[in-house]
Amino acid sequence: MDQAVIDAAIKEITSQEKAGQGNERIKEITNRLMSDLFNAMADLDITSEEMWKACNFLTQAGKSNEFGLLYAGLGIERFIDVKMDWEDAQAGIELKTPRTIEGPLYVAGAPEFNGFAELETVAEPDSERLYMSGVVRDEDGNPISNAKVEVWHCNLKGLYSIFDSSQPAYNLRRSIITDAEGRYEFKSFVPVGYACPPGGSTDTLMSLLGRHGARPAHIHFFVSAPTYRKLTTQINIEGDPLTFDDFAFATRPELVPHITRLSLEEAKATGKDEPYAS
Ligand code: MBD
Ligand code: FE
Repeated sequence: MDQAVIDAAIKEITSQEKAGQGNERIKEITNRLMSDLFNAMADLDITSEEMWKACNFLTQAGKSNEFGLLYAGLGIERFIDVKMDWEDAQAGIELKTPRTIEGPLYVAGAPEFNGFAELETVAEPDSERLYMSGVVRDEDGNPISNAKVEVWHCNLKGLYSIFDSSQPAYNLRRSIITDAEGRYEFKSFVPVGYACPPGGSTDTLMSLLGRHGARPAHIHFFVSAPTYRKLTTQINIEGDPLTFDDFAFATRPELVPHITRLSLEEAKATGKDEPYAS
C-alpha cells in the first residue's frame, strides 16, 4: 500500500477527536499504536481472518485473566527494565542489586513483621527448608533500617496465594521491616518454577512462537524505604535448568545467589532445623 493511503486512513480515524476534549496522553499513545498497527497490517498483508483471530485471542486471554502473563511472555516487562537500566546508565547510576520484573502475581497488603518472617501461613509438606537473610544498603553501602522488604513466591505446585484459592490468603507473601542494622531474614522453603496454564492463551501463543511458557524457580522482592526509589527484583534458585531459559526474560546472572545446602546434622548445629511453628 502507498504510505499516503495508510496515512490518510490514520488521519480519518483521528478526525473525530475534538480538540481540548478527552485525555491528551491517551490520544497520543492510542493514535501512535494504531498507526503502527495499520502500517504492520499493510506491510505484512494481515488478513481480516487473522485480525479476527487476534480479536478472539485477546477476548479469551482477558476472560482467563492472562493479560499479565502475555505482558511477561511478550517481553514487555523486560523492555521496561531495559529502558530503566539505560536511563540509569545515562544518569551514571549503577544498581548493586540489579532490578528485574515484578510479574503479574504481586498482591499488596501482606502481613508485616520486624526483622524476621516465616513466609508459610500453612507449612508446605515435603519441602526443602530455606533461610535467606541480607542487609538493605544505600548507594554508599550504609545499612538502611526500617526499610520494607516485600517477598512473595509460589508453592510446590507453582501456584501463588490469592490467585490460587486453595491456599490461605497471603500464604508465602510477607513484608519484613529491616532492623537497626538494615537486616532482614526469612524462613520458607525452596519454591519450584512456574508454568503458564497448559492450553491457555499464553501457553498457546508461546507454542505458536516455538517457545515454552515456563519460569525457573524464583523469589520476588520489592525493597522500599522513605525517600528512596523502590527496587523491584527477584532471585533465582541456583541449579534450575530453566535459569537462563525464562519465558519472562527475568534472570540476571547477579541474581542467582549461591545456596548453601546443609545436612540435617549441620542444620541442627545452626539451630535452624526446628519444625515450622505458627
Ligand atoms: C510468575 O511467577 C512470574 O513471576 C511471571 C513474571 C510471570 C508468570 C508467573
Ligand atoms: Fe513469579
